[in-house]
Amino acid sequence: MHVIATAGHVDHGKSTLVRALTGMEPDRWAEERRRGMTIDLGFAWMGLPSGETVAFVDVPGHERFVPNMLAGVGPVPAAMIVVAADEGWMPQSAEHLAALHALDVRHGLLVVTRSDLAEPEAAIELARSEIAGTSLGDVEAVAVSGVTGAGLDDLRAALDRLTGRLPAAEPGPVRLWIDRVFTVKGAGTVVTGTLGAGRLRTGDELTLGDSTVRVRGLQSMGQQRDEVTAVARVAVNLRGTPRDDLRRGDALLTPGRFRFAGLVDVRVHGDPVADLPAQATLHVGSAAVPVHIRPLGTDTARLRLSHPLPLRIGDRALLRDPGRHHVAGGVTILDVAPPGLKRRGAAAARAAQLTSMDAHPSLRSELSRRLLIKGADLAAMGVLLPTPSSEPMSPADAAAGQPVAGDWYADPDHWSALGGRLGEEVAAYAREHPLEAGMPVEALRHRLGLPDRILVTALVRPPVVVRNGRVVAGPTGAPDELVGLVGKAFDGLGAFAAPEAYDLAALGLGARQVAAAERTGLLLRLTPQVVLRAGAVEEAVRLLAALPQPFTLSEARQALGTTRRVAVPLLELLDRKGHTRRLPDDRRTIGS
Ligand SMILES: Nc1nc2c(ncn2[C@@H]2O[C@H](COP(=O)(O)OP(=O)(O)O)[C@@H](O)[C@H]2O)c(=O)[nH]1
Ligand SMILES: [Mg+2]
Repeated sequence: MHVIATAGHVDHGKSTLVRALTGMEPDRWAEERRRGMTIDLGFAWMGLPSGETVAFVDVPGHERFVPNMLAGVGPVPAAMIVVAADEGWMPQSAEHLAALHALDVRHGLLVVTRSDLAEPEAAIELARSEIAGTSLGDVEAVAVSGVTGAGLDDLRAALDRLTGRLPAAEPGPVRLWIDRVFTVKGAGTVVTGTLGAGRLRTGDELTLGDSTVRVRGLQSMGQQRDEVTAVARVAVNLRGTPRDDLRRGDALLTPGRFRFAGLVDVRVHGDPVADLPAQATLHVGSAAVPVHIRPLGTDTARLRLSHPLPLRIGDRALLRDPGRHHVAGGVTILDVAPPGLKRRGAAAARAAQLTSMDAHPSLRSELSRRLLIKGADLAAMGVLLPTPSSEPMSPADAAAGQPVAGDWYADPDHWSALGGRLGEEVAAYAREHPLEAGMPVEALRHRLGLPDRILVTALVRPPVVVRNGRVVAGPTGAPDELVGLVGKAFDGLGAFAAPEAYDLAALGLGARQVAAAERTGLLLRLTPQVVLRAGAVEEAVRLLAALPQPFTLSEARQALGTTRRVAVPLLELLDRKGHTRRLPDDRRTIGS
């Protein structure tokens, strides 16, 4: 099935033509029939000579109802522009064409109606030249009379040629922009729309704003269906969803595949950005939302929407100044989660960045700007993700478009830089906390500014390892030889024994070796002369906590089984680290 929207000035014969082609009445309202004028969208369909079917979205031509017209053409990929032979090109011929151009509609047909009332050539010539400069380009033209039926066979053949040129619908997720809501006795709430991509099935769960709704039934061209594949006009029964919860401009969405954006950065096609009004209406799909426009570059701007819409990178929309009846231009969505612009110079930097963005959602370009982001958020922006492999972690994996941990994706350069910083942070922590068995994962997460602990552990590479919730520089942080020398000198001694420098040197631990052992966390230097084995601080805290509080230096010295030479600087270290507190009478308590 194909869907084509009509376009053109009021009273030029659009509805008459749809009626003549389809045998169906596009003017649904009594008021429309009484006044002989289309007010809202009409829908009708027909079989073509080729066997294909085409549905028409018949739009109102009156200038007051341009917003209704836009709701109809928004999701439709092709247009039938209708011009009356006896009136020729008129204001809403121009405004409708401007709208089609702004929305980048590329497929269309010119139909000059009422050619029983006037020779069609002049109207054809002028209209074709107006259309030629737009996204529609050179269009085929057919002269008809909706009253006598002249030319309708030619038109059917031309419609077959047009639909034959339309690109196939994309499989993608469903975003059904609702253009009508009504209730059917015994069935409940029904919405209709033009399904532009994807497939709907009865039983499907879809997102509607904040809630989830279920498809109870489907119809297309008046027939009950189990599934409807794009492109199609479709009626969706949402029994159980109150009618008042739905309105034109809402969208039924494949869950998880869209995010609601209230702030978007766009490329503007049409008027220079500097000439745009500060306020306008953004039309996209069947939605129309007031927006505030902030120019950023020569052809880029930031739009603040009065309420958020399910937009994706690459979406095409239209800005209209309703007061001036002026289509200000088309816009292409470049970013649905743009950064703030608080810093001085941020707007200029952003403008430069937007200039280089091509509106094709790509993993690489999103990661290069966002550095670290969840796959779910990428998917909701319209970025296609490769199927994740089982244990993806390395910068090479990140480069290959695999998540680095869980659902997290990282820019490859950023990820390897983080890996380098992790090594530095762990080493720095070990220097500052020589007796601790590594850096707590949470502290490291904080230092690296990461949003999730699994990112920290994913960054850890040998020789760095995770042990008991801490990140440890690893066994190779201290060479085996050094470990052996320290063992020879300290094994068998108490935890608070501090051999003299010449005794250590005699066992192979000269000044250089002691310094290395200190760096790698094997030894703890209290003073230039006093060196203890790693772990002394924890052991001291444990033993001192068991003493009656507060305790004197002498009581502490005895509890630790050591000398004043060790006890004095050790207690001072404990004071500095907040493990102990020194009272005015020189006694101490555990805790700060
Ligand atoms: N003579 C003649 N009248 C037409 C033709 N098409 C439409 N009309 C008349 O023009 C008026 C407006 O037609 P309508 O289809 O409502 O125009 P729309 O506003 O573009 O939908 C109606 O009175 C129609 O009967 C045509 O081909 N020939
Ligand atoms: Mg009409």
